[in-house]
Amino acid sequence: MINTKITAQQSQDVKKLLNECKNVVIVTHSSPDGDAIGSSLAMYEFLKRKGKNPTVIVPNYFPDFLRWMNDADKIIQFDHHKALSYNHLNMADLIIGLDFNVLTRIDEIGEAVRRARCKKLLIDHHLGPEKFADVIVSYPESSSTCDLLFRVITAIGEADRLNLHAAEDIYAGMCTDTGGFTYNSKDPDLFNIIAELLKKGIDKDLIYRRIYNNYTVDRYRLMGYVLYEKLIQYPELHASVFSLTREELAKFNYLKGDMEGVVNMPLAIKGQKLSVSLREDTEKPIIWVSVRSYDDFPANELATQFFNGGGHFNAAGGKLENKTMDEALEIARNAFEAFRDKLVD
Ligand SMILES: [Mn+2]
Repeated sequence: MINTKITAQQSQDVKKLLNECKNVVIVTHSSPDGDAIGSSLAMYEFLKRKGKNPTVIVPNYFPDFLRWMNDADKIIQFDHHKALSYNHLNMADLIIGLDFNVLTRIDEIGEAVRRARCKKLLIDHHLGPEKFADVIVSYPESSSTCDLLFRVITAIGEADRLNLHAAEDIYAGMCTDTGGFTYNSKDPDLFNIIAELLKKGIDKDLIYRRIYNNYTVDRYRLMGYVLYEKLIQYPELHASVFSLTREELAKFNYLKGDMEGVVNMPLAIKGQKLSVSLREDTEKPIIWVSVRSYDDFPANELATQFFNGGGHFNAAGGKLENKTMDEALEIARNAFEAFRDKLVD
């Protein structure tokens, strides 16, 4: 038996919301990743099989490597279809938030969700959920929202309603939030969940290939460029930083999502503990920062103290506004020095 982590009260509350709704809007965070899209589409499939009328709305663009999922083409992109999105939000009798903790993470949709008079449900695994929903299922120790969603649906006794498509979506989210089960994936129940998904017929090897071996030539060359030309390694500290300006990104016909996972690459260096990436926004004077670490190095603390951000213990992010790339690199250097004790052997 899988430990669902869900309390009897939560289970009862979720069940009631999902039974009593008809028109459901599912929303997820800005720049949606595999877990965001996977959990949203899994919930969408589940609700359809429950005879409901669900709609998925995302704040903005999501990358191509997630578009193989069933009904991904039915997802409404808010920034391109505002009127349609507001229509759905106004009609909703239940709004379900997945894979975000605070309403600012869903951009402009957040205000509409805050104002909406209907019932709201939040299922998420980020620290510190905002109390905007009637029912909140928040387990920050969960490796992904997809993992948590499977447990929630199991807890309410409706796992049979998860079809093959929903199982694929859940697997995709579990896979991407753990780097293909290479970090944050020590909970034995993860593998019990995967076993259940396999019984529903998922082809896990094919899903892996669709997600990870799905690069454009431009993106693949961009990865090579980062490693060969841009990586600044601090051998003594087992840490690295790399930067990309918008001119460099343009050389590789950069599309949103092309940098996904690139920050993980330097962690493949023997003994590496920390990797930071600095990417200039293609329009605004912002440098986006990603921080990844191994083991007991707190990526989120570094992101909070130096990059106006935060996140998970081993995967965090932030941003620098109105800084040159040289200044950003200097801040990274200072951050590494400040955390020297945790980096040297
Ligand atoms: Mn997630």
